[in-house]
Amino acid sequence: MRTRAYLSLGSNLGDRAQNLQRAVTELSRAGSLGPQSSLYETEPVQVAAQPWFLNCVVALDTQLSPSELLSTALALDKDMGRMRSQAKGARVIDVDIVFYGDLIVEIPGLIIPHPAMHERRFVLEPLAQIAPEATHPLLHKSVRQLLAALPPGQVVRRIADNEHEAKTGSD
Ligand code: PH2
Ligand code: MG
Repeated sequence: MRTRAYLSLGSNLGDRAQNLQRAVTELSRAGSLGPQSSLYETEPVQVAAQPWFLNCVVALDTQLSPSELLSTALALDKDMGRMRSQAKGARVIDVDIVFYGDLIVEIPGLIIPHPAMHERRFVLEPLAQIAPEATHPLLHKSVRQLLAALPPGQVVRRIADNEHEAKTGSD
C-alpha cells in the first residue's frame, strides 16, 4: 500500500539549492515523487544566529512505513554530512516528515504530524503551494487554514522557479 507523505527539506550550509536537489533525487528512491514546491529563502527560527535557509516541501508516495521513512531521512542527513551537531543549528540538509497520510504516529524519535509544523511558516507556505487542502489529522484544519492563522513574522520569500537557474546559468 502506498501512502502520500509530505516531507520538509531545509539547508543552510554550502550550495543550498544543490543540497535540496540532491536530497530530492535520493528520496525518489524511497517511492515515487509527487509535486514539489518552489524553493523558499527563509529566516532561521528557534536558533536565530545562523545563516538563512532554503526550504521546500515535496510529496512522496511510498510503501515505506513511517519508521522506515525516518531511517531513510536520517541516513540521507548522515550521507550528506550534517557537519554540526547543534540541535536546530546550521546543517547541509535536514529532512522532516510533516504528514504521512492522515496517520498519527508517536513513537520514540518520531512524531507525525511534525509537532511544530503548524507554527512554521517555512513549512506551511511551501506546503500550501502544493497541498492547500491537506488536512492536519489532529488539528482538523487544512494547511491553508493553518497558514492563514499564523501570526505575522518569520520572513519567507518564494524564489521564482527560474530564478535559481537564471542566477547559476549566468555563471
Ligand atoms: N529548521 C530547524 C530550525 N529552524 N528555520 C528555518 N528557516 N528553516 C528550517 O528548516 C529550520 C529552521 C530545525 O530543523
Ligand atoms: Mg527540522
